[in-house]
Amino acid sequence: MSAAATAIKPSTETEPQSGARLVVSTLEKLGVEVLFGYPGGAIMPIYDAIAGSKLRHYLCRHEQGAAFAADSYARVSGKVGVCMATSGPGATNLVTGIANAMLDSIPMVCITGNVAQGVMGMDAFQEVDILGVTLPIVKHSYLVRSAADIPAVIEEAFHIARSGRPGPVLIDLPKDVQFEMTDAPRGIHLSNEIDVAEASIIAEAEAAIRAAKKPILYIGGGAKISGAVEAVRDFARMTGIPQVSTLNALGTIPTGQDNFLGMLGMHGTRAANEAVQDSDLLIVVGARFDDRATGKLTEFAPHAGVVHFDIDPSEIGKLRKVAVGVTGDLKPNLEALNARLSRGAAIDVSGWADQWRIRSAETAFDYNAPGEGVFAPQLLNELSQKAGPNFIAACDVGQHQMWVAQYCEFSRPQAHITSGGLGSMGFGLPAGIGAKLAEPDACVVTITGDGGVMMNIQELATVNRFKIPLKIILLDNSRLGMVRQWQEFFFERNFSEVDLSDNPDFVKVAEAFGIPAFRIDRRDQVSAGIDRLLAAEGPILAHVIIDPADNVWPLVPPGKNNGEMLEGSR
Ligand SMILES: Cc1ncc(C[n+]2csc(CCOP(=O)(O)OP(=O)(O)O)c2C)c(N)n1
Repeated sequence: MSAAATAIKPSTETEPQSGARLVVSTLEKLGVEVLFGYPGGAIMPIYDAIAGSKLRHYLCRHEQGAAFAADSYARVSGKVGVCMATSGPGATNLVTGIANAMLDSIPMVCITGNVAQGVMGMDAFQEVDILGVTLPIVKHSYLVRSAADIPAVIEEAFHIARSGRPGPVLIDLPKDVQFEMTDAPRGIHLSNEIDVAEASIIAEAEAAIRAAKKPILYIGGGAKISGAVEAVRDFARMTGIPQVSTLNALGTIPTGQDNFLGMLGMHGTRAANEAVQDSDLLIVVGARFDDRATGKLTEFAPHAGVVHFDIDPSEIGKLRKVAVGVTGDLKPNLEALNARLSRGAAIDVSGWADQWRIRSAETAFDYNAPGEGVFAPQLLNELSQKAGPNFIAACDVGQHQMWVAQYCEFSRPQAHITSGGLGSMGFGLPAGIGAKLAEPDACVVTITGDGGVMMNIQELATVNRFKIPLKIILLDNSRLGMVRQWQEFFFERNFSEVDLSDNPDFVKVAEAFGIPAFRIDRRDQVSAGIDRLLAAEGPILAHVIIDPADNVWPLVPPGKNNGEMLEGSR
């Protein structure tokens, strides 16, 4: 391994300050501008110190909303997302958001207040051992015992959150530590090591790629997170090797680009899945062989060797034996590979690539469902086309999430924000808030379902409070659609507990929160509805009524391999 070092400046504060004040000044020093949270007894000293600071705190209406907003802010801005909560119920409300960031490798720092050290372990009011609760779902955590440690802990937490494989870091601050005065804050000196693989490993990867007749580039979310998007695009351009993407990597290659076959996996494209199954080499960049992507693992790409690039050594060989494992930072490693490839003879896999380009066109999704009702896939395709290159889709979880992945067009990596690994309903609305605050000039649209929106609907109040010009499309099939679809095909149409037909009138709900809203219930209203949504200056919600029987196709049934896709009609 070779290493390049970037120093993080040590703290230099010297006047006596409270721990709470040190939290705020350290965050300011680290360049934090935006944070999301919700106050309560055990974190009140920090909230007291925030007032008048440079930090822009967004009061969400539930800590889960704050965590999701921070996560999405991180995905779009490329910075560390920050959220805060009080002890006990505040901290436990963050848990789903922490798990979400962990599974998608999102850099996040979560600050929780806790009861004073003197009563810790005594079941004090609002006491929860949040370090214990979150232990399996954080990259690292701290219980801070002395105010003087605060700058060093926060600086180290930011460093850990964003370095290597990014992830969430928890800082738990007992109330007495927040009150404690100190004039001896300890700073630290961190170096940011960039791991680069040995040249000989890159040479092995190159040799495997040159020997392959039927290679596929399999792109995962790590490509975005590591800032390797240009290197991935260069590789694709230079080699002409067909590419497939995981859900989380959508946008890494622009939709519709030559040789890009789309998403693989359970609801992926037929061409992507068939090409992977037929391949003799998978070049995996920043992906982890998630079961939603691989289908039945033992039958996944059965004839393919694997060259796997990943920052996390534990991912290499975890689920699939590899021929060459390239551990380290994706960007420099791919750049090194690209440099080698450009020096040798050009790769020619044009026959193989043509075969899949043709198959891709033959099996493209069909937008022409019959009827007068709204056809969500068609609406989403039109939305992304009209929204243009500034489009960001912040998705919730369910059928609508898969339709977004399948039918929206993405031109850049930030354009698609989704809860990939955890698949958490309720993500969409707060994720839209985080994305819009990270990129105010983007056309950010939350796309949510009637089930998902109810899981964090209180964040409409946050949208209204801060007049965040977020556009919301609520696709209402009056069902928990994705579960209903599985019941239809895998549980003999026993539609148990998926009926939401007593949903509230979402137009009235939005208006009650102060957000203008309108309904779309026929196909001939879709175009004008999208125009109205996109033209709105402030926040706006379109309540779109769709057919409860609409399904997501194609579909790899659970337990089957990706070559066995079911295809349905409307
Ligand atoms: C917090 C949480 N609970 C349960 C689920 C399981 N689940 C996945 S999709 C889905 C249905 C989503 O319904 P809706 O939001 O209406 O979207 P649709 O599928 O109809 O588009 C459910 C219950 C989940 N992913 N997350």
